[in-house]
Amino acid sequence: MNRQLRVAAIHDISCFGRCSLTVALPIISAVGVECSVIPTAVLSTHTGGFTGYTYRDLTEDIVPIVDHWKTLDLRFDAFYSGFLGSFEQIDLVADIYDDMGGDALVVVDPVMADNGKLYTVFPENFPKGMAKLCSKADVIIPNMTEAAFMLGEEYVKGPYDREYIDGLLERLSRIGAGKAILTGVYFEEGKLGAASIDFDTGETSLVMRDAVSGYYHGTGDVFGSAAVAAMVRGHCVAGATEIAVDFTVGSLKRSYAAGTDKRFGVNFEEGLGDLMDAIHV
Ligand code: PXL
Repeated sequence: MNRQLRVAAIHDISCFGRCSLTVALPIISAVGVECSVIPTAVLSTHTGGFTGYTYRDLTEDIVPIVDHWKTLDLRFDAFYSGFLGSFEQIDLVADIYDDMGGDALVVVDPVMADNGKLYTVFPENFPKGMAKLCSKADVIIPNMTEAAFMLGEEYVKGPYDREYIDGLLERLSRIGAGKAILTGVYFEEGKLGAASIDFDTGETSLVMRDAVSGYYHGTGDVFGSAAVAAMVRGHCVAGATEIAVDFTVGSLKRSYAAGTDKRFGVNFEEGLGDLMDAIHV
């Protein structure tokens, strides 16, 4: 009897705006993988571009949820965390990885910054906390800003050259994770992609596609969820990077063509069939 694969996704629920759990759940489920959740907060919308959003912190619920799970003898094939609202949440998630990580694939997306700026909800030293959590991960998925900040470096604006990207990938090994997927890589205007590195073998990969203009919210979570879905279903980090880039670019293209408000997230839903094909579900 084949046991169905199971992931625990640890993110907030932004009720509107297609990011975090409203993205991770459908994408991971679509590839035939059970997706359990630890919701860290409930917001009426994400924090990117909306004002007046509600924020109900669920930090107090994290330990009781995990304690109950422990009584059920559950096995998880992967853990996937993203946006975390405080140092306390970072520490609690680190404890979960220490406690329950075991043989599971631990994926950390250190969601906290983009385009050279830390999200306004975070204190300046937040990247230090995220770097500590990333040290426990098998795979980390930072964008260019998050990678630089976790390394204590200045953000460098693109387009990049190969030397900078290769150097950054190499320096990311200092964080202590097993592998990294770096998003927001580009060498010329009009292109965008991601790079991956396996720190054990030193093997790197690069996937570049035509860029879609404009900054759409939640694309990091669409990318991360697709990468987790692919890796849990057995794809290597380089293969998962390519699958996630194509899925994200397709979602961006649909939203651009529809003229969707960039704060509303991207239309990944109509690409789920393609994702299933790419992952060979
Ligand atoms: O997409 C990442 C994300 C997740 N959750 C919340 C956010 C953001 C990014 O701004 O605000 C609440």
